[in-house]
Amino acid sequence: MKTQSNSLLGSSKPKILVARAIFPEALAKLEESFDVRSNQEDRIFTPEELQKELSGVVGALVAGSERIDANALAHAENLKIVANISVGYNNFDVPAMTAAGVMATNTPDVLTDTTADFGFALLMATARRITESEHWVRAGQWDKWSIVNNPLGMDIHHSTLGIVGMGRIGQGIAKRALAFGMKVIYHNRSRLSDADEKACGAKYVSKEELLRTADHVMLVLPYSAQSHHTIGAKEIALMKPTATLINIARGGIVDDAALAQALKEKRIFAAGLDVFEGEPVVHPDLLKLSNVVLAPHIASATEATRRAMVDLAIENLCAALAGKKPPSLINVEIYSG
Ligand code: 8YV
Repeated sequence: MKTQSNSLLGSSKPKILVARAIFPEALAKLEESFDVRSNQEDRIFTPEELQKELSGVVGALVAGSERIDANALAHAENLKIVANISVGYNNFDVPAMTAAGVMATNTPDVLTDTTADFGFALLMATARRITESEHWVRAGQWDKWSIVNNPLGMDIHHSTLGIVGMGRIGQGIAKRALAFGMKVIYHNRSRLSDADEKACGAKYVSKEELLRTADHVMLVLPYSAQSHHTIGAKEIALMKPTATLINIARGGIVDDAALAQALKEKRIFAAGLDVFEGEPVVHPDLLKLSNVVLAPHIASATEATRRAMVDLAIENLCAALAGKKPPSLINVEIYSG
């Protein structure tokens, strides 16, 4: 009987779910200690499938595509932890998880610099019309080159950058902006300490002042019911006609229909969007416009950072299942020590 496989005997290892494809080495490491239900084909589960997949497992690794709420947890009696491979956790209903006795964790810090780099990259691509220019070259329009007839952009150096949401990533973007000689203003739920403001060279202003005076507006705030449509038609109307709007935060923070209308009427210069309301669906009007740069939610997408995010999520999961406090536990009140 010694040679019988786990599948015949039933595995003695604890069962876990890995809801999205992860790096093969990371999966192999998990398989040493756990009986893993994996999803390497990466087809996103429907809510009904997710509910079924969570039943009988003690832990799960998920991403922003999996909504963990009371419905998902309905049959997950054994579940102790859900580890998000993401710093944002608006896919978690944290009170429902706490009520069900499930630890919630995320992946802060490991993606801060990569995401701040991307915010800056998207700002530059948007203000300097890089994707539009690339299409110009590919369409064989170079012979139309002239001093006044290239896609002419807006300057970044010595302009004013307005950052909405001044957490770790916002501060990383501010520090990058200093090297470009930019003036940095910010708006946040709470003001930074004097020392942090000094390190970022950033001045706190009201949201209205930021929208009126910034040449480039960068959104880096977390999504919640309170931050839903932080930028809608009314806010866009306050912005300069020469301004750009960059969203690397979450879909739903911007009213995409209002933004598409404003871009169509050239009421602002351009927008750069990495996140969308209802993604992966993109508002059809945005797809038709040339004054918007579109990216498929890739701000953290470098090989090193995605590996670090997966590793941290695994560390969180293993700590919880070993009875230890996970390094990035969100609902800390659940841990009794
Ligand atoms: C993730 C992100 O790639 O960390 C976040 O909050 O938005 C991205 O880094 C995405 O959420 C997938 O889980």
